[in-house]
Amino acid sequence: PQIYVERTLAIVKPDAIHKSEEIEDIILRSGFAILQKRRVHLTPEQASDFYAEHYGKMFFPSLVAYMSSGPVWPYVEGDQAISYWRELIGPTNALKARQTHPDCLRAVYGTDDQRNALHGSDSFSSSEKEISSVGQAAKDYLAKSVNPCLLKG
Ligand code: DGI
Repeated sequence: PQIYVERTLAIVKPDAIHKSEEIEDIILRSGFAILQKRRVHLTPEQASDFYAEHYGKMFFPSLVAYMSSGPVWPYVEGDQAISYWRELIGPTNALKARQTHPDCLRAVYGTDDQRNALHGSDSFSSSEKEISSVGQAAKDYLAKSVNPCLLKG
């Protein structure tokens, strides 16, 4: 069979950060490769940009507040990683997912329709866009967190 190696952006969201080691084990055991992993605390502006498609919806302000409370993310690569990772995390609403897809990661680690523990890009174009925007957020975060004493030399 043909293998389609893809990159997707997987984010362990703030509500699941305490389970990130366990989740990383599952990612690796499921056959994905983790290409990069950096802890970052998104600013509200970066979180708004990330979820720009939901701008104007009632839940947008609380979604932004939640996402800027501090995630980690790995970039994940593997055979058809975009669709397989979405399959592994399951439906958006973690509460409903417990009924319909009890083994999916959102059912196990998430709470409701907002605090759903994990993100996965939904298409090739969003994966490319998200990897570059979150990559930039990581660089900005690292730049800000450099100890100024080190810079003084
Ligand atoms: O691609 P998904 O994350 O599965 O879902 P999405 O792109 O439709 O929505 C992005 C995120 O926005 C989702 O992971 C959680 C949040 N969200 C979606 N629908 C609702 C929601 N949050 C609240 N509070 N209420 C919603 O109806």
